[in-house]
Formats: sequence, structure tokens, C-alpha cells
Amino acid sequence: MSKLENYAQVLDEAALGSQAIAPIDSENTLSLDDAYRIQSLSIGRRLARGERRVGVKMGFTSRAKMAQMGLSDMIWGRLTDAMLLEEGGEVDSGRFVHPRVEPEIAFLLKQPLAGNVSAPEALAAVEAIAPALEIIDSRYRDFKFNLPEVIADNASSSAFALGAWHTPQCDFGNLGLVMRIDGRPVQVGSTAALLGHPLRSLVAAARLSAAVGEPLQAGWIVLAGGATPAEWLKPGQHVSVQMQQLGSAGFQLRA
Ligand code: OOG
Ligand code: MG
Repeated sequence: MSKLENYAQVLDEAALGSQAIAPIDSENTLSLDDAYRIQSLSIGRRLARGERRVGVKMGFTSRAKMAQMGLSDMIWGRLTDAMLLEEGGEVDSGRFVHPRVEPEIAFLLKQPLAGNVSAPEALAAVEAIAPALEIIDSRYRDFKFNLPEVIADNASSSAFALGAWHTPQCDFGNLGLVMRIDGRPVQVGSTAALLGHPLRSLVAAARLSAAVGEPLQAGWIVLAGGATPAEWLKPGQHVSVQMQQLGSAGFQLRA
């Protein structure tokens, strides 16, 4: 087994067993290409177990998220069907190491989208948009990592919840949003926090996915990234995000 395959196995097993691991790049020797290769191999293990690829998640597309994690380069990860929570559903806290939650907006594509596309071209490929919550759960101890480490760990992706799909006809470039934990507002923000307009995140997803030979597909979901800092999540808590014009998404973390 190659070194990269070995890291992919370690990360996949950490996710499966909800066990934190030590950093894998403490010597700063992994390149970004190595990191995305590890991510691909690790997701390959999930696909081999029967999970299905359903899209892409973008990370560090807002200043709030970059500042919180101390990294300033956009990253992306691969979404599978096992990460999608049932609408308004419950999820077992045992599935996570140390989960955090952040408010996002999701795109559902009706056409493939690849390469250097303009914002209007990206919009033309969108079937629907929905408010979303992402549960991120770094497999690294203390939720601490450098850029190659978080990329290798599939950008901390763990689970996501979606609200109802809406037509993308409305102007969604600056929709106010409130994230609540047990009814208490914990983060307030706007979709404008995502690169000035969340469509720019979709444009970036189209370019980055095509660059590794996995162009965005019709039917795929793209998560545009956290619009505010993430909040720690405790067993028993209920989380919701309410977005102007788009309604809400939510889930309960089962104790
Ligand atoms: C990395 C994942 C970043 C986002 O939306 O910015 C991300 C992390 O914060 O652990 O999902
Ligand atoms: Mg996110």
C-alpha cells in the first residue's frame, strides 16, 4: 500500500470509528495534489462500501470561516448520499468525533457544469436552491489541521441537512439568515458572505471539479460553504437555519 493509500485508510477508519487521529502532515511534506489524492482514495473506500456520490462541498468561501480556522485558501470535498440527513430528521451523536455546524446554501444542478463558466452560465445549470446546514467533523485531534490535512480529510465533511428546494429565479445574492441552537440565535449572516455572491462558489466548484476529471453532474448538490463561523454541537441539541425567502432547514442531534 502506498503512503497516500495508507493515509486514506487511516482517515476513513477514523471517520468510521468516530475516533480522532494525530495530524498526518506534521513535517509539512504533503503537497495539495497529494492531499486531494488522499481525499479521492478515502472517498473511493466509501464508494466501494456502496455509498453513492451526490455532489461537492466548498470550504473557506467566506472570511468568517477562513478567520475561524486560520486558513485562507478555498478547498472542496466530495459528498456522498450517506452524508445527507433526512429532512427535519435526527442524527446519532455517536457518528461524530467533535461536530460543529454551519449555515450554508445548497444548489441542485439540472445540467452538468464544467470548467471555466460565467456566473450566468452557472445559474442556467441550477434546478433549485435550498437553505442548508453542514455538520463538519474534523477527524484530527482538537479539530486542528493545516491545509493539506483538511483537504485529505474531505474538508471535514460529515453530514448535511437541506430545507425545501426553491426556484433559483429569486435574487439570492444577499439573503439574511439566522442559525439557532435550541431556539437561541447563535449566528446571523447573509449569503453575500460567500465570495460576495454564492454563485461564485458554484463557479469555483465547476472549475475545481473539472480540473480533477470529475465535472459537476446533473442531479448533483453543491454546498456553497459556511456563511458564518461554525458552532460546536452537543448531543441533544436541535439546530435550524432560517433564510430569507427560502425557509428553513434543521435537524436534531440524538443524545
Ligand atoms: C473545514 C471545512 C470548511 C466551510 O464551509 O467553509 C467548510 C473546517 O472548517 O473544518 O466546510
Ligand atoms: Mg461547510
